[in-house]
Amino acid sequence: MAANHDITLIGAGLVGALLATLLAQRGFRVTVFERRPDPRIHGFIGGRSINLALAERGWHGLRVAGLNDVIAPIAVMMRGRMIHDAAGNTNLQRYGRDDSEVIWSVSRGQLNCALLDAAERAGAIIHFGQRLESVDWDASRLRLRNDTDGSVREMEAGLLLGADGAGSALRQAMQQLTDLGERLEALGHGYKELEIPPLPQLPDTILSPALREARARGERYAMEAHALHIWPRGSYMCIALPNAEGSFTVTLFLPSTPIGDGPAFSTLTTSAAVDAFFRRDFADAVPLMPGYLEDFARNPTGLLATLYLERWHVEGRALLLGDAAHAIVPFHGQGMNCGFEDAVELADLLSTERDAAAVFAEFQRRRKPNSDAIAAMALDNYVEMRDRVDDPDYLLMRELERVLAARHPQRYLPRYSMVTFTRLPYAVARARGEQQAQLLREFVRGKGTLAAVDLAAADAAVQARLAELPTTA
Ligand code: FAD
Ligand code: E0Q
Repeated sequence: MAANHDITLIGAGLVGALLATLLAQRGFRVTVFERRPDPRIHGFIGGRSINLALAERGWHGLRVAGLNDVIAPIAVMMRGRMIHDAAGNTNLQRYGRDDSEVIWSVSRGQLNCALLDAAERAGAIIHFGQRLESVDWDASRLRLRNDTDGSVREMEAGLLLGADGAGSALRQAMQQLTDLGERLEALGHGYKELEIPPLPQLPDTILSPALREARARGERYAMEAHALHIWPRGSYMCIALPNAEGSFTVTLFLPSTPIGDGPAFSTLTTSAAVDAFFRRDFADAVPLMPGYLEDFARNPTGLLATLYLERWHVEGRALLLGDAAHAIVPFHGQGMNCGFEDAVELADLLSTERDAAAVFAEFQRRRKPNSDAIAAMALDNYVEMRDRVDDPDYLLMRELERVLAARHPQRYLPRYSMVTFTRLPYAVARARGEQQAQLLREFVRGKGTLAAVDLAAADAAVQARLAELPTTA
């Protein structure tokens, strides 16, 4: 592609803003249309602090864009998951071998603002308050609407790239030209965000003596700061990620409608019902969330689904990436990380001297097997997080896994580690993960403890069945 080619990018969310940066840095003329007003001026969606887990794939994208040093100071390290059982006991399950294998909690708003700054610094032009409404493919023109004042404008379309999220308007417009083979699979579960304020903001009267003391010492966090907290409860769960200023964003994941006689969003219709539910199932969190009933009533309930498309592009004219092409459920914390991999791959392909149709086809060929793989692994992880992390069989498998990984570093890498700490293609992580899970199941079957496992036989099976890992891991 000629580097001075005009690119029109729809959506300046996380993936769009990173892609705009990467393309502008490579000399493309990039024009971006974003539905929302500029968050650097108007603040981020409702002013709520929402955060995400950033892992190696995401950091890689930020490094390529030269943004590592901008984001690192605002990211909070999470060493593992802190499991809160029903009795209120906590237990940290480390994610990796040591503090070199951790993930990071970042504010979505701060990250997006930093990416918008970077995109503009690199020369991208971003128009805010401009929602793509439709595309006139014959005239090659876009119709954009400002949702604040209702004004409409039409623009010449360059090469169209869609990073406009799961509800992509560009995708809808592309469907007029070609059937993209779209399939949306609802999970049947929704989510709600709540807040644990910084410790200094919690009223004295509700705090335990230990927390009162911590506060007196100047501690900012009401729970362990360097962990991703999980309250697994079978068919639902809560999680909490730390924010840099001392608060946590809590997310409740819950069936939309009841499974059996279990709780569901559709039946939590009064504050009394919400309160009874939380006091029964998340008793240790309730005292830390003085405003949770108001949060629950005011904050929207989000829906979760997986989006599959058979094609991501049409006629060398338009291509989708990020959530617009492959929205996934959030239970591996990889949606943004995967979207950042898309952005790096696409910027590389567009910089090589080939026509748009070839670039788009190659992008889909390289990325789709991987986005399909992470979509499947993210679905697996929901069952694992909400229902398995405190199950004895599961814990024994994890124990054996740790031993085998330590004994066979060239061959055995836990699937979670491949996904989170390496840039091995997701499809490779999934295939190797399946072989490893099969092996673990085989060797823990009928065994109650690690001592009962035939380690010599497990070693032999690893050697025989698992090929050496690629060295680039
Ligand atoms: P979006 O972030 O949705 O951005 C799309 C942008 O396009 C927005 O700015 C929007 O305003 C704009 N837009 C939309 N329509 C139009 C239009 N018609 N015209 C112009 N602009 C438009 N991922 C992780 O990696 N780690 C996590 O821990 C994590 N946690 C998550 C938790 C939850 C509850 C959810 C729902 C998701 C989570 N994700 C996580 C996934 C992550 O949020 C998404 O994968 C990521 O935001 C995708 O980025 P995107 O830029 O493709 O889409
Ligand atoms: C991570 C980091 C929303 C969300 C984000 C996440 C994770 C989870 C459970 C959830 C998976 C894990 N996880 O702990 O295995 O690693 O991002 Cl629910």
